[in-house]
Amino acid sequence: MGTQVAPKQNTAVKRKPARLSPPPMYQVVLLNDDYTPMDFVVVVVQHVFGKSLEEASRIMLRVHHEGRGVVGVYTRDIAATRVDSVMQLARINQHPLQCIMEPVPPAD
Ligand code: TYC
Repeated sequence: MGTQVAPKQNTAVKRKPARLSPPPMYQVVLLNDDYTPMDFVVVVVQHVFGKSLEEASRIMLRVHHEGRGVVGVYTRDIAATRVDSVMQLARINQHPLQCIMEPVPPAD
């Protein structure tokens, strides 16, 4: 005769509650400087952020005129990877282009 095993009692797995809020989002921001060539910025924005030539040109000009500009909004890891890509391209090409990420400010 097989051994009888009593059913487990009081062992219900406590599951994590479903995520109630979306992950925090970060905006990747390009900063203006006086030396990085405009066409270099446009190419970087196209390649790293997947923007069209027209959109990349608009973003570059906004940064040029306003001092900074948001290029895209992503989850933390993706934002960090894109910042790294921009900074690496800038360094390799010896341009002082700066790119940062910051939490998306709360809506008012
Ligand atoms: N201001 C630069 C120039 O006149 C162009 C530029 C645009 C540089 C955007 C950086 O993030 C930047 N050549």
